[in-house]
Amino acid sequence: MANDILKFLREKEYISGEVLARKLNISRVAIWKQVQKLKDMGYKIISDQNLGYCLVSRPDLLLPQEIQRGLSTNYIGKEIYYFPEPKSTNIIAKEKALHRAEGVNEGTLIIAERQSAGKGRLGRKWFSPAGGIWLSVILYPQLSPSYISRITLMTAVAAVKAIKICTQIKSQIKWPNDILINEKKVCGILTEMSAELDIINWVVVGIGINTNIDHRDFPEDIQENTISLKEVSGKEILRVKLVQVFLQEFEKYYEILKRREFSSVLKEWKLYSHTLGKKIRVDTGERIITGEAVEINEEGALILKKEDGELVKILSGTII
Ligand code: BT5
Repeated sequence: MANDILKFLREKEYISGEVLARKLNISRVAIWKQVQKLKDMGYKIISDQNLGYCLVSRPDLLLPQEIQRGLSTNYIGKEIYYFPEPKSTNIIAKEKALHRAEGVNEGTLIIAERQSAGKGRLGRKWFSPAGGIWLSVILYPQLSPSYISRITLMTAVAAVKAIKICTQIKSQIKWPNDILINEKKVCGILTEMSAELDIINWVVVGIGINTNIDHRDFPEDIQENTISLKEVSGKEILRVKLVQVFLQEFEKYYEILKRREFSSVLKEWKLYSHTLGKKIRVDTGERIITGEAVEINEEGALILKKEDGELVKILSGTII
């Protein structure tokens, strides 16, 4: 109901309680109660006994109604679950993804202001204070499980594009899941899935973007290697706008992926690559391999050329 009222409230223009009550078919007292709720959420609304209600400003929160206002996707973010401070949006998304039969649709979004136990890959921690963007998208792709790396890569391309569109800042992708600015990590992606031999049951793509975070707020042990968009641009970033653009880019690239046209995504990925052409060391979990990153192949795997010329294909790993 509070959401319905928001649809009618205008900035710099009053609407009377009576008109609102008529439009929404509820009492004026009920309107007043809902307006109080909106105020509690952080909307600044002035009420005038004679003129009615007028919206002064919206809160800087990632509220579903704010994200959906002007979101031009077909299905990504059509349903949004908002949490001020969950443990991890990926954990919630994974629980929800199990309930497809009960109406959890592809593109459902979980978003948070903060996370108390944000997750990185392989049990690592993801620092998620207020001011960042922490979200997870549920997908049900009819693709083989081998597509999982490609989904991470296409998410990275969508993130780089969205950051550029919203802030003009150029960023680079460090294979497989990091976005860097000036060699420092601004964004990480955590893709999780449940699959059988040749079908995917669900995929959850989690992404964290350091948006309006002050450097001194990062924990000491990661300060040196982290950066936020606010630090680079010197001003606050409109987080709602960035989320909207990211979701739009994400849907665009995901559609390309579903048409099995990954090669065109890969072409763009290479334009933003921080990894290709560099001599690197990769921890695969089983061993550490040193070599030159010569290619990302059609599966999204990294091809390393070792000193002795041998080419090694790495499907997942961490560059150290
Ligand atoms: C990642 O893991 O980069 C995946 C991060 C995914 C976070 C999103 S937020 C929404 C969703 N819900 C979740 O719970 N997670 C996802 P990995 O490649 O393993 O990198 C983790 C490492 O990055 C840590 O060990 C730190 O060194 C560093 N790190 C932690 N927090 C960071 C931050 N905010 N910014 C930059 N680096 C960070």
